[in-house]
Amino acid sequence: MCGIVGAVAQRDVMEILLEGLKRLEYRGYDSAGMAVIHEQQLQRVRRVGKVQELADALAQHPLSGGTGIAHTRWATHGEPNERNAHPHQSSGDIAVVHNGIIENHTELRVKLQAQGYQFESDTDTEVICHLVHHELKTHETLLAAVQATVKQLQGAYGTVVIDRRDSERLVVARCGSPLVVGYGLGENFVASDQLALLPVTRSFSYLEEGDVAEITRRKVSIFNSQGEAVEREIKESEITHDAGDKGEYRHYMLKEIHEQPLALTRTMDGRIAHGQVLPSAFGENAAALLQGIRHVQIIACGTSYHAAMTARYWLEQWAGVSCNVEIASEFRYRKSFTYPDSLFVTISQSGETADTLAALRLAKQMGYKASLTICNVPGSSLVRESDMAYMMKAGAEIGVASTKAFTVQLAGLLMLTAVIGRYNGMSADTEAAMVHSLQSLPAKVEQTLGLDEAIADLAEDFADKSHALFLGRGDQYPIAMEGALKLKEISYIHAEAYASGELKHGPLALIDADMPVIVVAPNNELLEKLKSNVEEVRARGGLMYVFADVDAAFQSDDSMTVIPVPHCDEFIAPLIYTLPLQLLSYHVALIKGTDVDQPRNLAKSVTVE
Ligand code: F1P
Repeated sequence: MCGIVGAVAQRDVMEILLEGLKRLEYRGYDSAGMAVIHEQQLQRVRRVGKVQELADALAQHPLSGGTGIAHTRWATHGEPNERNAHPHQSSGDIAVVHNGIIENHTELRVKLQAQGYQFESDTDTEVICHLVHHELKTHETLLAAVQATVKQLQGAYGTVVIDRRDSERLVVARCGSPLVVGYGLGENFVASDQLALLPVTRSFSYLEEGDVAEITRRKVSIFNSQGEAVEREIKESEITHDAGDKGEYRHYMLKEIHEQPLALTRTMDGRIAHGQVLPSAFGENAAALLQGIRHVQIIACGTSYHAAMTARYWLEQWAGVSCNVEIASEFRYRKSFTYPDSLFVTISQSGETADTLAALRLAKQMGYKASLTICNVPGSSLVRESDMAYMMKAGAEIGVASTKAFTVQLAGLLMLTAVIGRYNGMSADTEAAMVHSLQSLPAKVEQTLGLDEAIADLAEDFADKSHALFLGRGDQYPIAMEGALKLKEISYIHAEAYASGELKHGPLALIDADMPVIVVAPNNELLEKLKSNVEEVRARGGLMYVFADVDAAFQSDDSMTVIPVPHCDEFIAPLIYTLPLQLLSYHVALIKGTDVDQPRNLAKSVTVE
């Protein structure tokens, strides 16, 4: 979703801003722009399409100046065109970039129009720059004008404002959309996330909700929503490698798929000892907070929701506690019941998904015993606002379609199952077996990724298909859902997933030779039932692709292609069967020639609801 970069320096900042935008490309966007103050004038360039279009335009007409802002826009209000691209400006004086949605923009627009302001765009953002311009008539400083402006805004935003008459400062405000301040030597920066600024600094502080900050070359002054000066802790970035590098891989997604053995090793490192998962994996105070938990409510969106769905099977089967799972956008707008001794869990790669964050805030008023987030981004909103955090340590994930984050979330959730299970009477043997399976994961994942070539061949069959059906049973049902989501996200093939027992309640009507059916079939207690479902499809002339345990006794024939998957323990089967489905969607997308890492219309960090 929208990406923001701002800089105030002695040197020209155009290249810094441009590199920052390139590093934010993964968030998803449809236009890009930049404004720099040069000799008390605003210079602005905006382009529809990729950051490269903007870079090409800037190569023709470079911007010089030490204070500037830049933006990648993911359209919400107004179509993606140059007129709607950020930065927006008011009267040639004020320029603004914004991430989020101003919910009361219509009434503000009417008010500003009555005051004589003319609007150039269809965006909600433009009200911010006119408001700041208007407030500057009665406030002496840009900071005071922005503080007065944000009091009038409803909704979620992260915004950066500059004034052409004062090239000494950026003023930034955060309410709902993350902003990180980067500290340099004699220069300072702001961005939507750390990745954008890693070439220029490794020292960061996160603004908190309601903060407004004034950033000059030498000083960062932060004020809370009451206008009081506050300190926000400055930390060194924990990002150890430069995730901005694709290395030998053609796409970030492929790189991230192949990083899974390493990511899984890292996520378990130091968290398992003497055959047990250490409660400290979930935070310093986790041992006390997790004891006595009898119910778990999990909230997430997208791929993270599928991890949550899988965990429900595990927590109820192995840990002996009840578990509810819901997508965040539903949970937050309905009245729900809080069970006694209940743990509220959010799962989110980014830690900034607006609906998930709103659900956590709501849950805090609902009497949950404690909150835990399973999250990949240190310092993100969910991490800061939860009682406990399981830091995934998957490394930055750049591909919009989540891959390694998903399997690492599953590993974290299996570890959570082990700890909660121990407090609820799970046998030591079961826990030992679970831990043993977890430890076998990196090697098993590596082995399963060896299916890459076979799956690449198979993908040819899907290139001319418009629909696909994914089937799984038990804890493989969410894996089928994740497989379908991956295929639609990056290859734009319409795909649905069903629990295979549900087939005859509707979806069987869709079966014909143009509807490939993908089945995940580990060798578990539901195998025979699954085989019956496969026969139901075969009898209706369906074409099947079955990812089956080597020992599951499936045979390829005219209507069925069987891809043998290495045998694995039942605990980790959901992780293992995810892998071929990730590879399948990747190879289909390659054949279809889509933008694998930045699929159309999608955003990596969904910071608006
Ligand atoms: C949730 C999510 C991802 C998806 C895409 C959009 O994000 O739906 O699962 O792959 O990137 O957002 P998060 O809450 O896990 O960060």
